[in-house]
Amino acid sequence: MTIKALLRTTLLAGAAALAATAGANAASWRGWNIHPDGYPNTVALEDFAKALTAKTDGRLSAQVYNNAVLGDQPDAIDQLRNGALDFANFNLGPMGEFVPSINVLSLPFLFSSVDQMHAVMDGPIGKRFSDDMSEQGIVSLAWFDSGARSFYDTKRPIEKPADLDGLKMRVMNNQLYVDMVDNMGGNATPMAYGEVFQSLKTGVLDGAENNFPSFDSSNHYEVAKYFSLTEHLILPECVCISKTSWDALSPEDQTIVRQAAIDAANEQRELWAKQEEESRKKVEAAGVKINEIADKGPFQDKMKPVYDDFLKANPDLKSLVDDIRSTKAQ
Ligand code: GTR
Repeated sequence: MTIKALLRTTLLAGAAALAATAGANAASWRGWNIHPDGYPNTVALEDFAKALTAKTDGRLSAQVYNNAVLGDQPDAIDQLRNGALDFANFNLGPMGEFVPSINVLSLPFLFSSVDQMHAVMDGPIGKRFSDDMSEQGIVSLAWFDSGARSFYDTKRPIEKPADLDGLKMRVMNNQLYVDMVDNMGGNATPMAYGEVFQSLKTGVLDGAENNFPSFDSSNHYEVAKYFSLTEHLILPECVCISKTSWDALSPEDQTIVRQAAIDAANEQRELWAKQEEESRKKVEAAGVKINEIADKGPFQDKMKPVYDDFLKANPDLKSLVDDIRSTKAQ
């Protein structure tokens, strides 16, 4: 063997050994996602996972599991906190059960617009929320858009709170949503997202509440033909990492992961804006009657006891509510 050939063989063997070591030490991250293929959050989260794998030279590989196959949202939040899951896109609604200050975001009609929500979440208040989440084992790196949530049902348009009388409405897992619907006059039913379609079909539920993209992708629009634009909740979502997985990263890899999450959020917000329009058009074409609500005042008035009870139980969060309310939209 020539010196050159020997050198090449030695180099190749060395590279293979290195690759094997990297492979053995590479972390394989599992990511939770509630949405199906093609949904804006799914596309952005999958690109986030690809970026981690590509930009860390294989020190990290990541895979997203869609359609909540790894468990319901509250269960997944628990799994992320104890390190059974590495990353996820969560709605901050169910997060309030784990991080008390986050519950402020679930006070109905808190934000005046989606733009105001972004101004809050992208500024110092958003930073406070991520610090509070971090204390509970959840590292939030960026915020996704989730539009505004409105009621839809199988029975009638909801124009005033009295129209909710007697309607069994699904809510996400959070006592504040039960209080919200009950105070408006409906019957709140907390239920996992994946069970809602069947329950609407069989009449176990009369309705639910969500944004246009989820109303579309969950196929709820096939059964619930009245969509009433109450826009009672504007909930941000997070790109969240388990603190256990985060702490195991080198500072260099933390920077890569943080940047990939910010890129994913920028991508998601663009896709989201398009999807909201497309989904609205699609459900209308499928026969859904969209009901604009000129005056949301009567719905907002019914929320006074919800705010009073919440602030009585959490007096320390009053200033946070005030600070959010006085933040100007971007
Ligand atoms: C969607 C949200 C999901 C989940 C779902 C639900 O809009 O993106 O994370 O919270 O609503 O209603 O359970």
